[in-house]
Amino acid sequence: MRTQVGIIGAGPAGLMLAHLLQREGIESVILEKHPREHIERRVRAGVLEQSTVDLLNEIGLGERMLREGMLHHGIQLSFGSGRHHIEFSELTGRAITVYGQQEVVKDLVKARLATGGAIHFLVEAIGLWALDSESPRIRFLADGTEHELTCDFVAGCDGFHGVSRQAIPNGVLSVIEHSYPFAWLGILAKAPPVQDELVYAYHERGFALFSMRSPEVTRLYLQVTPDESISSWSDDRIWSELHTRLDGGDGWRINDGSVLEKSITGMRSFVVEPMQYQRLYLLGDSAHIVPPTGAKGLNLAVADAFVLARALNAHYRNGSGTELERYSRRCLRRVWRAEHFSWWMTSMLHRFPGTDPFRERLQLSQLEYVAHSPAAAKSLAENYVGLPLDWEEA
Ligand code: FAS
Ligand code: PHB
Repeated sequence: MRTQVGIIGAGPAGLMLAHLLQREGIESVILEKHPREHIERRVRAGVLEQSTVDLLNEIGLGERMLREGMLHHGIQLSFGSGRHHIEFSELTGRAITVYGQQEVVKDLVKARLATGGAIHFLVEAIGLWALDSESPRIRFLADGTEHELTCDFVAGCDGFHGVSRQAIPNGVLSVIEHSYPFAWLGILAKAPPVQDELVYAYHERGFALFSMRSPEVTRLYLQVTPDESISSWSDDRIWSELHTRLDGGDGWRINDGSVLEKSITGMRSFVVEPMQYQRLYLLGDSAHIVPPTGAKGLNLAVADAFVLARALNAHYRNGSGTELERYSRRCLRRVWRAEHFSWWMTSMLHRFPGTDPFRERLQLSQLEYVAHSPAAAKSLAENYVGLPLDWEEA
């Protein structure tokens, strides 16, 4: 098999890259180890930045998102004295759209198949070769036998546990990471969202987040210890903790209902530098991980795909390699802005193990400041709605 761009992984990064390349007449092949049903059912992120929404609309994939997605003009912070609205649209002129990652994946897969783009499911990449040549190769398993895909470039869109980052020799990458002493227990519930704005709650028992997926489905998260097992969390225990941390003294109360899905996600900040090695380019979670408090993971993956597609287009159209050389530097500026914001939101809103009156008063002071200072609120808002995709380097 031969193609121009070999893409490992059919998550948001790989699927968006393939679609953007196809619009420029650049051929690619996606190799995905799971079946289509699996990747379209995987419950993960839920918040699309303005730039992600604009890009989906621009490439003709926004119709269902505009119909089913929920446009939000701000969020709420819940702490001490109650819930405080943080305005986005008036402060930044931009907003967010709540639309599940699995819905974005479904829309991208449908578009890929409709245009006859190659996407091979149940195919696992097992190694990369000749990255220093003009014809790098991806070795993969299909139906138990080994095959090879020869290409001009390889896009490692295979997530944190993929093979592409591992193909880079020791000593080339710098790995910068930070761990957090907590994790998130997330549920999807058949319960109508009590309101149409997300609530991030700082509570003495721990962080909680009220989000949603549709007028019938609520998405909720609880801070738990990092080694927590989902089996020790009955639905009743989850609802009890969510009500304790989220319900307001003013009678405001989340709706509960049947739990459709529950899982625990660890939290880490992780970045590899650079995000490229010879003819291999790393995108999305294969290169960086953020704690989900800033709702950045999916949006960073899309932004990487936008940058690489534009660089590959410059290469194929006029033979210019400049943008390809700058890929990593260009992506990392946005990645580190998102890493900082995600760390800042996480540090402000989560309870850390043990009692630390100093930290807790700093957290409350920061929350009060963001809730009452337009300048502080605008800083949160512009990071949350996301920077423009062409955010130029300073
Ligand atoms: P993905 O992990 O989505 O996709 C990688 C793809 O590569 C997968 O389909 C995988 O099957 C495939 N693959 C891996 N190895 C392969 C191989 N060897 N051969 C072929 N295919 C291979 N972000 C948020 O913003 N908010 C959230 O609430 C949130 N919750 C999350 C919960 C969980 C459990 C996880 C794991 C992540 C969560 N994230 C969240 C982050 C998430 O949305 C990611 O940022 C996003 O999926 C990144 O997209 P990709 O980089 O495309 O990677
Ligand atoms: C979600 O709806 O899944 C969601 C929303 C905001 C976050 C993380 C996850 O910060």
